[in-house]
Amino acid sequence: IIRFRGENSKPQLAARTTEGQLYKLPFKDFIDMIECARRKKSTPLTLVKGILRDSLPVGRKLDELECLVPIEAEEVWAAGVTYEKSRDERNYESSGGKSSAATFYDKVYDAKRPEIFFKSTKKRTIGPGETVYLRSDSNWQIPEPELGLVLDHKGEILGYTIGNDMSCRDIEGENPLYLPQAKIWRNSCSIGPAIRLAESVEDPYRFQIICRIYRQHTKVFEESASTSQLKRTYEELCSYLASENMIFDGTVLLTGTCIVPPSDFTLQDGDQVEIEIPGIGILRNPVKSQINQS
Ligand code: DO4
Ligand code: MG
Repeated sequence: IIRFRGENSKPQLAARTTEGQLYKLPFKDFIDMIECARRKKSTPLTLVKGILRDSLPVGRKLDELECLVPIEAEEVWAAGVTYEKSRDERNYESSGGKSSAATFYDKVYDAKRPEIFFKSTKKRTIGPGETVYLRSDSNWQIPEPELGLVLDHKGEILGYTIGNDMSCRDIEGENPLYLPQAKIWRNSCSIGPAIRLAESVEDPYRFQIICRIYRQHTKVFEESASTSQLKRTYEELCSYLASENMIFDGTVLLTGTCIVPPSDFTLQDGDQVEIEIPGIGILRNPVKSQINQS
């Protein structure tokens, strides 16, 4: 499911079939579609498939559209240290470059309770093509390419998207109590370009995640990982998020990163971040210093 700028600049919801065809959907947004499926006691995939039978094709290719954030999520939450790689890199940044004895990162990796933190609000979250900003008080900033779960108000998984949990390694490494400042600022979270309906995914632990970073049109970083390396189950993460909490239809839960650029790498003004999950899409965002924002 995508959202793009349609006629009269109005957001338009659309479905993309596995063959790559795009059809307009008669809903205000993703949540409106979920509510309609609920009213009809149907599932989102059955509802969409039924509509596609007599729906109008968009008539343009995906890369000709101005894709918008696929869901204006009230809240984005994130899980942390869910992959071995994340634990090891966080041990490194918090120990001044030395690998140290057991830390709270080791402890949370092994603990029953996962790390879940608040990441973003509707206004701080951007979509494909929009600019992610850098903080001016950090010299060590990276994208965190993550699979995002789109949830309903009970914490059930409605679909999968791509997320970038922008992070400041120096701020987090200085003191774990600085985590909100290392994670949350203007345009520090990007999601999109599509939501893959959960029912259409055979095995969500087989998503490949690829991250590429371009500097002056040259690729300066590329790495890939698989959600098969995840230490936790999605249900485990969702149940901790929903427990004793209040969540909303369309809440997004990022599931943690398994890709971390080399320790001498920091994002720069003018870079472009590209995160691809085959079967969902490619999330591209230019990077800018806030002082240079236009
Ligand atoms: O522990 C801090 C944040 C972890 C995180 O964002 C991740 O593992 O992706
Ligand atoms: Mg993260």
